[in-house]
Amino acid sequence: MTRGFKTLLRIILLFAFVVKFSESYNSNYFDIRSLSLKPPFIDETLRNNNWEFGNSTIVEVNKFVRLTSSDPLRQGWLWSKYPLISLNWEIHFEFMIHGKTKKNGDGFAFFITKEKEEGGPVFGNRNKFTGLGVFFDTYSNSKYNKDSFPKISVMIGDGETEYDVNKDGEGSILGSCSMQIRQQNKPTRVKIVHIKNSRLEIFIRNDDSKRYQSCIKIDQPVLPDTGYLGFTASTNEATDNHDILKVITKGIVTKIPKNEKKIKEDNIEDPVETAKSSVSVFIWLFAICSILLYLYANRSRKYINKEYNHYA
Ligand SMILES: *[C@@H]1O[C@H](CO)[C@@H](O)[C@H](O)[C@H]1NC(C)=O
Ligand SMILES: [Ca+2]
Repeated sequence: MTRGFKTLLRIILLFAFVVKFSESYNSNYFDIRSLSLKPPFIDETLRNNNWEFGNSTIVEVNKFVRLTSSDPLRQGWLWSKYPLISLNWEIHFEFMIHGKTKKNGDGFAFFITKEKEEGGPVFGNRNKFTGLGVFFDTYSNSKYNKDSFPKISVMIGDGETEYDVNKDGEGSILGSCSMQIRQQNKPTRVKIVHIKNSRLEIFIRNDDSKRYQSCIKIDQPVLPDTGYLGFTASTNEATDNHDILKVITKGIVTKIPKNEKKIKEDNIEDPVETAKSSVSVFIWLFAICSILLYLYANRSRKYINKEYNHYA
C-alpha cells in the first residue's frame, strides 16, 4: 500500500466516523428508560425500580398494571419515581379498558404533574393539579353533556383551577375528541407530543384506525418544565378494568419536524437551527482533522525521506 493511499484511507475512515458521530448527535429522540414501563412490571421484591403503584392497583407481572378492576368504588394509581425534565418529548402508551357490566366507567387519566400519589376525585387523582391531565372519560356524568362518549379531553392545571367531575371537566378542558376506546380487541395506543412553546398534540390509535388519529392539538401550550408521570383510574357504580400495558418516553433533542417551524415564536430557540449549527461544528471539525492529518502525513514522509538520505 502506498502512503498516499493509506492517508486517503484514513481520511475516508475519519469522514465515516464524523458522519456517524454527527448523525447520532443529531438524532431526534433519546429514550428515557426511567419513565418507560414494560413487562416484567415487577421484580422478585414485587416492586418496580422506576414506578410506584397503590390503592386498588394490582400488577400481573407479565401482562398489565390494572389501576382498577371492574368493581365499584375503586381508585388506583401508578406514578413515576422520577420527574420528566426534558422540555420536548414524546410519550407513547398502551391501555385496555374492558368490563362485563353494562354500566361502564369512569375511565382513567394520564398526568404529568408536580404532585403525585394523592388520591382524589379526578379519576382517582387529587383535584387542582399542576400540569398536564389527559382524561379517557368513559362515563358521562353530566345529563346535559351532548358529546358522545368515550371522550378524551385535556386540561393544563395551574394548581388552583378545578376539574369539575360532574360536568366532565367542562369549563376547564382545552379540547376533546370522541373515540371508541372500550372493549377493543387490541390495546389502544396513545402518542402525546410536546414541543415547548410550540404544540401539544394527542394521537390515538384504536382497533378501527390503521394509523394514529390526531385527537387534540393545542398551540403554544404552557406546561411546567418538570413533572411526574402518572396514570390513575376510578370506578363508582359504573365499573371497568383499567389496564396500562406499556409506556415509552422519549426526549426530543434537536431536530423537530419541518412543519413545526411555521408555528414557532421568535423568542424561542429554534431546535432546527440548533441542529444546523451542530452540523456545521462537525463539518469544521472534519476540515480541521483532515488538515492536521494531511500535515502529519507530509511531515512523516519528509522524515522518512531524510532518514533514507542519511543512509544513502
Ligand atoms: C383508596 O381508594 C378509596 C376508594 O376506593 C378511597 O376512598 C381512599 O381514600 C383511597 N385511599 C388512599 C390512601 O388514597
Ligand atoms: Ca366522566
